[in-house]
Amino acid sequence: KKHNSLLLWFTGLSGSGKSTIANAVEQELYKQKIHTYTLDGDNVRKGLNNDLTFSPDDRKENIRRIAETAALFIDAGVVVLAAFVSPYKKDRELIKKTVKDVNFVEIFVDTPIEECERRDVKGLYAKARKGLIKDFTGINAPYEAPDNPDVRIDTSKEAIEESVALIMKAIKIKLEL
Ligand code: GGZ
Repeated sequence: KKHNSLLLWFTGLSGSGKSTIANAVEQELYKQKIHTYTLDGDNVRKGLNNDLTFSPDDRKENIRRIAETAALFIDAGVVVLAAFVSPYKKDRELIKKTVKDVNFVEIFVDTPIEECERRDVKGLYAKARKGLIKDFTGINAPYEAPDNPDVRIDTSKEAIEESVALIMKAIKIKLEL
């Protein structure tokens, strides 16, 4: 199990397509009979981390707990996909330290904010623009882009299948080790 322990970490703005791509990659891995689990805002912020806000300190704690949770799943032999805004470089650095010898793959879902805001699936950008949400990433809170992601994706330019193919190519060797 150690040999293909893998953490796929998706970082990017709200509405950039992180969860959508993570889910599509998960389907691909399932076809190859690889056991996976996806952690995202929907299953983590509503439960384990429902005491946390979006302040810088709480985001840090959010990511810390997620990294520890990912480490447990990885211990159990599961390939983990994690899709979180994770806007702070320092917090993302900590993930790698937490999962130590695991293959950590950083996937930057680099969809431009204009496109994320145009989609505004949950109406959060509109609210943030009106000043109804404080600390909203990209509007009134920072997003620190990765300098050297393992994979960079732009869902405003590529179809989901293309993004999935890029990721599969990047992890193929790591999975077969
Ligand atoms: C950013 C927020 C905020 C604020 C609520 N800033 O599109 P979504 O809805 O589903 O993804 C966003 C999600 C971000 O939670 P994360 O746990 O991924 O954030 S972090 O890693 O920074 O801790 C968005 C929603 O929660 N949301 N308020 N202020 N996103």
